[in-house]
Amino acid sequence: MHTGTNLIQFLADEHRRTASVCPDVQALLGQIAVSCKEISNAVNQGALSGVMGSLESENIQGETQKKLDVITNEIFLRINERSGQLAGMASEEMDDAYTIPDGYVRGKYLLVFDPLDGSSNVDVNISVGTIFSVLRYEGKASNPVAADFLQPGTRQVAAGYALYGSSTMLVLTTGHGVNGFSLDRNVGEFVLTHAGMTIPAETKEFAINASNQRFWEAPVQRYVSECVAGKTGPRGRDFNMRWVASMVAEVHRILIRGGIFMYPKDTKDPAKAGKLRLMYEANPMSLIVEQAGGLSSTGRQRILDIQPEGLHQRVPVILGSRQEVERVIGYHAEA
Ligand code: P6P
Repeated sequence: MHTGTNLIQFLADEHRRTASVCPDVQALLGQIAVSCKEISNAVNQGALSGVMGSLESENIQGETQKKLDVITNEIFLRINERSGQLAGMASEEMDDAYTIPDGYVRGKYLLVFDPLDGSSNVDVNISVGTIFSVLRYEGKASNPVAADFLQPGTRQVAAGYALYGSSTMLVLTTGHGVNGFSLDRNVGEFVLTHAGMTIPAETKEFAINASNQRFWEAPVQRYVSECVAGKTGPRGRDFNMRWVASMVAEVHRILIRGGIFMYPKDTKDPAKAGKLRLMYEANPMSLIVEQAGGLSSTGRQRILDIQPEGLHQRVPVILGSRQEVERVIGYHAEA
């Protein structure tokens, strides 16, 4: 029997300490946690449940949908539409805003999520995750529209992710630090195991998809080449590289041992400002990273300050250990 603090107990304590997690938000985060437990079961069943592989369909991103993309999206909708706390939802897997069906109690929050980030890794059994962001619904109409979601990341009430890895973890912030919870499958509870997560300011590890090297802008070319030069170059020390192609896994590694993650603006597809989506990847992860003492930038602008223009807007992302992100920002300023 574990004697740790479970998620619901933690949120109540956090509200007593900081007044940052009102009972409605506690209730919503509790239902999001239930959603992530159900997704963890679906993902961990793997090939046993016949949910591997892709569908014929594409999402609005033009990406082939995995069966689990659709299944996990449905899980999030089904559980959270009945939380009684939401006016609407938006997802990577849906073109437009989702309104809470008639007959269900509505609330004053908006939930934006990527139900299965890194889903291309599912078939090869590499860690994937869920990313979520909670905003206030400021509109007056009973049904929110896409424009109601387009709030800067600084307006997030809460943000977090679930990582379906060797263990299932839930990591979240309500604006007063970052805390990690591990799923105890024996009792079906998320238990506090990583209180007060902070990112080391210095690191020797960078993460980037190096196959895009020829498309990067000069500041990123310079930063990466200096890391690769190691002891023989201007940094005077060796670096290590990682690329999991699952943002949740990369950010979690950085929260645990530091690092810098970059999916920068590149010339591969000039029409795209970046690959990662602002509302349900960059913003929630940026709030977590900043709350853990790191930085998150496009290279030219703090990501949390961006005024969104579209639900599925893409942005360049450079986040992680403060000293390294500051260096990359400096190289952009010099350029
Ligand atoms: P690439 C997953 O599809 C994702 O959105 C992030 O989780 C991940 O960091 C990135 O894209 C991987 O992109 O181009 O390396 O496959």
